[in-house]
Amino acid sequence: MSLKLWHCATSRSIRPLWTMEEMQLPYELLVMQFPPRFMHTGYTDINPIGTVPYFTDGTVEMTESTAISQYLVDCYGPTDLAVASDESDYGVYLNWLHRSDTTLTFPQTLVLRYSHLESEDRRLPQVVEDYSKWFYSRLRSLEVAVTGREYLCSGRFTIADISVGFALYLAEKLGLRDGFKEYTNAYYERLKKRPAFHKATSL
Ligand SMILES: N[C@@H](CCC(=O)N[C@@H](CS)C(=O)NCC(=O)O)C(=O)O
Repeated sequence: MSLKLWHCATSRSIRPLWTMEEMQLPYELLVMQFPPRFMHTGYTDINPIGTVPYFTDGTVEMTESTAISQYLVDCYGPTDLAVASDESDYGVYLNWLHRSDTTLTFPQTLVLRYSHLESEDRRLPQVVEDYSKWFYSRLRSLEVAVTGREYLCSGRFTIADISVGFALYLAEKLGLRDGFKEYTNAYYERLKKRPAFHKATSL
């Protein structure tokens, strides 16, 4: 095992970092300033798309945060962080792993870009407002899922919670937490109490 993760604070690389911390796996961490394609000379030679995370395990190279978490639990388990294909919640688990980005962080990316990353003259308040609303409407599915439930699947904490938990963390960073409903708020507080979350968000 030779796990190496390129990371920027507050970015999606928190997902694999949080996963490795939960599993207590040994890893090497390279911390960079954001955005790494401009702040870290030579980064695009390592990862041509210039995004974080970038991850290697020997000859394995990966760039998708949730996929890296899935790789870690599948290759370095067995662990309760994974849901197996013969468990009844396997489909729910896969759905949340994918929904965490395709549905939840997608609108956040537009909010981030047009409220923070672009220069003042290119900022678009209308886009920020529209995609904040879009995010809140997509968050309804989470409120339903965690009403009366501590975690998203199989009655235990899994990487589905890590993946969705990052979307909530990013929402908080973007000032979108006011739109969390009661059970989503309680769920997020539960996730934040985990020592591995604390470690992954403070490195
Ligand atoms: N689908 C990728 C997205 C990676 C991504 O877009 N990362 C952002 C940070 S959260 C990034 O590196 N942005 C900088 C850039 O695009 O230059 C994943 O889930 O890891």
